[in-house]
Amino acid sequence: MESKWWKEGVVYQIYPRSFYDSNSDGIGDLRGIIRKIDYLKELGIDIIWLCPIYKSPNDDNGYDISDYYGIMDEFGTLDDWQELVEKLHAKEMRIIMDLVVNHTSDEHAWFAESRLSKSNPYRDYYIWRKPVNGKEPNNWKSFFQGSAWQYDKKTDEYYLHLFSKKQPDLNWENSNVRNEVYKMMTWWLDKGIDGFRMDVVNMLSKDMSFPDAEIIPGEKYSFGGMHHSNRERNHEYLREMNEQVLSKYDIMTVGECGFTSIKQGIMYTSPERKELDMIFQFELVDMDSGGKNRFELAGWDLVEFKKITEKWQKGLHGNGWNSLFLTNHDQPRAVSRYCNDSEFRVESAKLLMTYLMTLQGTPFIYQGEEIGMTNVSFDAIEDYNDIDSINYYKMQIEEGHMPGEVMHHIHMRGRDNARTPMQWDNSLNAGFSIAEPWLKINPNYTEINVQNDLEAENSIYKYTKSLISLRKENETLIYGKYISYDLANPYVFIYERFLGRERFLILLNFSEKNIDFYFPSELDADSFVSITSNYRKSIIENNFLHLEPYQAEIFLKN
Ligand code: TEU
Ligand code: CA
Repeated sequence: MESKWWKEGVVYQIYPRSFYDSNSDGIGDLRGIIRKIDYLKELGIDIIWLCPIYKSPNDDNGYDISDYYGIMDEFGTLDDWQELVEKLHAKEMRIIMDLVVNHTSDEHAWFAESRLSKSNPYRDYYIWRKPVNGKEPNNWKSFFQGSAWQYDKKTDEYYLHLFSKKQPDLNWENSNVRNEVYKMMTWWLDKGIDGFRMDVVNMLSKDMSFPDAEIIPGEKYSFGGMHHSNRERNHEYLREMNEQVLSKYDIMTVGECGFTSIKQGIMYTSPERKELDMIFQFELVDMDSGGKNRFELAGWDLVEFKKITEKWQKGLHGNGWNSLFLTNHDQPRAVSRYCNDSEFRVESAKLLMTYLMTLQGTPFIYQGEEIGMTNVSFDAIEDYNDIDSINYYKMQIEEGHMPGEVMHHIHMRGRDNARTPMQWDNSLNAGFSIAEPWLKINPNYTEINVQNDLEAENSIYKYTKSLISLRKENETLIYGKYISYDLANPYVFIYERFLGRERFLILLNFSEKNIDFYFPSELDADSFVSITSNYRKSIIENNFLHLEPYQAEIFLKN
């Protein structure tokens, strides 16, 4: 397997609005990130992924871009950005930028032109269709609720928006659109960035005949994934992008690819195909959502979690490359979702970090994960900012659901769980800003904050730091093969990473039970020695170990 810096590095995802406010307006900004570079370097971070910082009316917090070449005023200037990049590079850190080109903002100059008339040169930059029987052209659903089509009176046609109606989808069939995107990517690459995280990059190609999608009985609209995800033409676009832009630079690319099978995952990431370096696949994080939408609560279970992990670990080995993540700015906090965010919060957060740092792939830490930040439960919908949660609330209430039930779904699944400001210390507003923050702080900041973790002996931060360095010192943890045991065990996850004669054994008790655990005899477990633990290093005797709640342990074969 070919060595690459982006396989060996650890990525830290920054949601700039919530990271650190340097000028006291309540909004995180670029100079705020500059001030925290040392904090990230100290943790062992190699690469930063910056969520969108481009000009945007913020209907979807920067994922609705009105100018790809400008910086959002609240975040600073292009000079600030340049300084950030230079300072990161001076510390031998790299930076990747969010590339959002499935759609623009409806306030982008192209769309302003496009909607003017059917003969406007920019008309075909977007996807316009005539009404069908006085209604939407088909039954596709927006990811943010309701129809994916918005009627525009001026020309009596609908435009497609897979996300909010302020995020019209670009028409990738149009080579002018593609060339504009490649030009823009080249512009940023020439400014010295080290790669891109590509937003919903598996949805660029749509079935241009726009057939109705299969519908869940009782529903009005349907996601219709196969009509706009992972289409053959999407791969053609990526290969073209690779040839015209990506291949000319030593960079990393990670494509956000929801609803992607392992077969598709190989197609996107296999080096010979020259598309992307890695993708985010959502099988793990979508496991506990129902079919209708992300807010529908379904069960989560460890056996399924293990199977998905195994499938991707084995499936991409030697064929492509995995990304590893348990949360991001669209997901609940991992510790609240998969483990225990109260009594065993510290043990749980360390367990999840152990998982993240011991698999094959590039690990992505989301801001606050290194101190075990948790979900939040604000009482009122007015305290929420996320368009997805707010639209969901409105629709559910209209459909007659009780506010308490709807709020519960938002507390469990809402994207603002991940977006509350970073908790730096226990001073006013968690040290994030001296002004009132754009989104309320999680009230648990007095206990959960960076300062506490930097001071405490056995903090999550320190554990994370030691795991990152363990990973970097051991090629086996990066490139080694994966094998798991006891797949049917509903509480304990155990797997090995091996390369040559070196063998690491990882043991994770994903439950709050005390467990008398017997290792599979073929392992010869007594010959493994503990090198890391979120309790105290254990000794395996006669293939047996007593496990504490959420115990995580890494053993090395003697
Ligand atoms: O997210 C895409 C998205 O909405 C996800 O639902 C994804 O498709 C799903 O998890 C797959 O199961 C990206 C950004 O991360 C998000 O913040 C934006 O709102 C969205 O695109 C639109 O740009
Ligand atoms: Ca600010």
